[in-house]
Amino acid sequence: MRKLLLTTTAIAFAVGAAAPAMAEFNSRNIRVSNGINQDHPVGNGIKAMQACLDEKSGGKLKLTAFWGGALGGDLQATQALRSGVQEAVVTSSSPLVGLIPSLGVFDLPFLFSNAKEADAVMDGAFGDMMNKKLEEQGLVNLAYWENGFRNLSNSKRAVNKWEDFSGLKVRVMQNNIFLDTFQNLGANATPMAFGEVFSALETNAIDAQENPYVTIDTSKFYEVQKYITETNHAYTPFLFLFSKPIFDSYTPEEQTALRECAVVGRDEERKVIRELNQKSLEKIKAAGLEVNTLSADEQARIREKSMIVYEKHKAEIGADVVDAVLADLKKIRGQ
Ligand code: KDG
Repeated sequence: MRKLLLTTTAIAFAVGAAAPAMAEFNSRNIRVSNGINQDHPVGNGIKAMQACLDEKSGGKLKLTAFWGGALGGDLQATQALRSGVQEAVVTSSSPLVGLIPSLGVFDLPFLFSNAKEADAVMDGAFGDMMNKKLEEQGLVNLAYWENGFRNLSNSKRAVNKWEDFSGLKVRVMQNNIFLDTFQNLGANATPMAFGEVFSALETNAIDAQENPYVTIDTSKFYEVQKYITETNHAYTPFLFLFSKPIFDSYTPEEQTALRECAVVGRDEERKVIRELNQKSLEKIKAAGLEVNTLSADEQARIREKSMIVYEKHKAEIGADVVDAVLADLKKIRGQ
């Protein structure tokens, strides 16, 4: 009898101990806005993140993704996060420099030489430092996902050297550093929101745009372009941003699950995008675009001439921020 009582008490205690843990998760519908389309690897990342959230929250935390700018552009969505009317957005950091000038550090031309360097910087102390600046503006960055190395496409001519940029009407993100980088190359740079790029290319309102191959593929820019040049002139990250006012109203368990699962999603997204990069290029080639690469000399020349952009924007980004990233890169490169 005593044994039975003890066993029953033990079971009751175990159930009682488990119950509050699950109760820390409430049913949440988390809207995630995206400018890119669902077949972009961000779609794979969100799937992996959801599977992780299902497991941790017993199905209570649900992501609902909106694609192709259905909830508005990056800036509009980000403002909705700050005022607490939307939960999340996956956005390039570049359109947010008006809000957080130091984010411009990621737009500096030729900052990263490869994805390994970018990962080390974003996932390390430097990434954390930038996350603090985002928090001050009402934005919680759950993780850095990959947008990628950017390349130039256009409808006018093969671009093989510095002089070929001359006069090309290139859409750039709404960001002064990109504007200056392309003006400095001699192009006629035009800032424009992502959602307007396809039709502006289609109607020849602009000649050119620059994005990673995977975006040129999944957003179908290749359908309205004739030439592409592998410039790798910048690496832009995606930020998985969450509304700080909403995040702060969640339980600690929900917050931890979101942070941990965004990292699971990040790893999947980075894996898929890196596999897809070459396949997207093949698809673009197969669609009939002429693909050009810059010679090593020309690449070095363009890089060299672009360094003026660092000097011009250092004060506005914050000299401490620019120096910190360059010091970090030196360490990573073993210099
Ligand atoms: O919403 C989509 C954008 O965040 C992303 O693709 C941004 O690289 C970008 C661009 O060119 O606007």
